[in-house]
Amino acid sequence: MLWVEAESLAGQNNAEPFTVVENSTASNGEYLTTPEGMDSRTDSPPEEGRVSFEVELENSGEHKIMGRISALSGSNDSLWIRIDDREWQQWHYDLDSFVSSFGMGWAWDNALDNEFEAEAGTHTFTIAWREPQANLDKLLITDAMDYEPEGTGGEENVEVSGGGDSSTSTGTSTGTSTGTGTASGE
Ligand SMILES: [Ca+2]
Ligand SMILES: [Ca+2]
Repeated sequence: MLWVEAESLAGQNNAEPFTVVENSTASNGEYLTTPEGMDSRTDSPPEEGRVSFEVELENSGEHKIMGRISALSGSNDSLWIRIDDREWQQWHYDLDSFVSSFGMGWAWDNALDNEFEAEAGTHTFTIAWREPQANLDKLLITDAMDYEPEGTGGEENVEVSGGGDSSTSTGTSTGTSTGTGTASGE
């Protein structure tokens, strides 16, 4: 099982406007989100506001990717996600009920509607923001299709590049760098 703290991705070049928020109910005490009032409900993912990580899959075959998520409403509950250079997909959080305040109502949700097929080896996952305040705490990639994580899940075991500075400050950087970060998983 491969576990990634979403906030570990926040230091990457194209991460903004993704920001990190501290919250005691989040795994590792932090989660990734985008600011209120922003909107990226377009037909394709924005160029800015992308984070990525690499994992090493042990086996070929069916896998799933899940996220520990929370959302205030149906207007705050979607991201974009892509595996390698496959088609971008919209990830609409599947929540039984939306929470009324931050820090409540975390749930584990399948990031793709169905399982995905992948060969053993290195694969890159890229996540882009779509709706504001779509909170993402942690990610799981596994081929244990029946496994349902509980609570905050397992310890982060994927090494993420650009993740050393998971600062809560958004700063005023206006960098124009392109490309996505990479990382070596285990
Ligand atoms: Ca929505
Ligand atoms: Ca977290």
